[in-house]
Amino acid sequence: MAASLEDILASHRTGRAVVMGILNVTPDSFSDGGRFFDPASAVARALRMVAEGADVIDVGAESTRPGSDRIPAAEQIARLEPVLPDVARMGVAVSIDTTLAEVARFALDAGAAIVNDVSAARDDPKLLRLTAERGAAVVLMHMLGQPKSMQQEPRYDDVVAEVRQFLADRLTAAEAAGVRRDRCIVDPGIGFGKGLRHNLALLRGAGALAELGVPVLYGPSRKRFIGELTGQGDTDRRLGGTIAACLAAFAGGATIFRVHDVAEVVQALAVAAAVAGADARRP
Ligand code: HH2
Repeated sequence: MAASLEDILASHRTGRAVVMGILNVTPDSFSDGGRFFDPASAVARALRMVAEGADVIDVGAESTRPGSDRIPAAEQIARLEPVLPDVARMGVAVSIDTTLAEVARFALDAGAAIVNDVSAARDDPKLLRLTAERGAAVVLMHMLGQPKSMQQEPRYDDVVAEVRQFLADRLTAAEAAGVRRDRCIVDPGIGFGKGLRHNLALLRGAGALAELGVPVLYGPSRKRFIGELTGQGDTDRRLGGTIAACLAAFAGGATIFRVHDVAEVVQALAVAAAVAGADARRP
């Protein structure tokens, strides 16, 4: 059975592995851009991910790939309108991947329960207040700079310590805006203003992030670092690397994984959880 929102928010304590399936209703996402832009294909894709064992469907109407431009709220909402209400009726939690409060409000009204904000609520000051008012959960993700420029020579002295401090500060900001800490999830933002060695350090550093005491989410799916390590340029053929990255982070204490290939990652995590002595499906 899919995890409830409460199961997801308790996953760092129970060790339950949670799989978030990616639904990009965009013409230009880095791996699946254009494939689910048409509403019927998007709804079919969501149904398939639910059947494959996704606990959450993360719906996004804006690509954040390196170099991408921002999409205005009205256009994001127009892309979501014919898709999100149907996904919200599928019996799993829905998250909305946006940095804009106006888009988040539309999605929460349509049945979403989680706001996934790659800016950790720095882009739109109204986002945290909205999350608090609605009692929604929020994903606070680390990004260095903005998607337009984030891959231009990212620099850190100690990437794990700096990302952890950033996430601690954003948790404090969320609490100051009235969002309960037990409604927050943190994410180191694999590929968002990070070079290869930074991504590897963060995958190794899941334990340090788990010490923040809230669930930790990783989104390594099909990302460029896998191509850099393996020479695989085709993003559709990075499943092995995606699974390896999820399992490394899971071993360190991360429990939520945002992926394109739901069935395979659900299976890998079920085995990893059983070996670790937990049951990925029923804690
Ligand atoms: N990665 C992407 C988008 N949203 N959200 C979280 N919390 N963590 C991530 O790592 C993350 C995210 C980028 O991946 P994708 O949605 O596949 O591509 P695009 O941004 O091009 O739509």
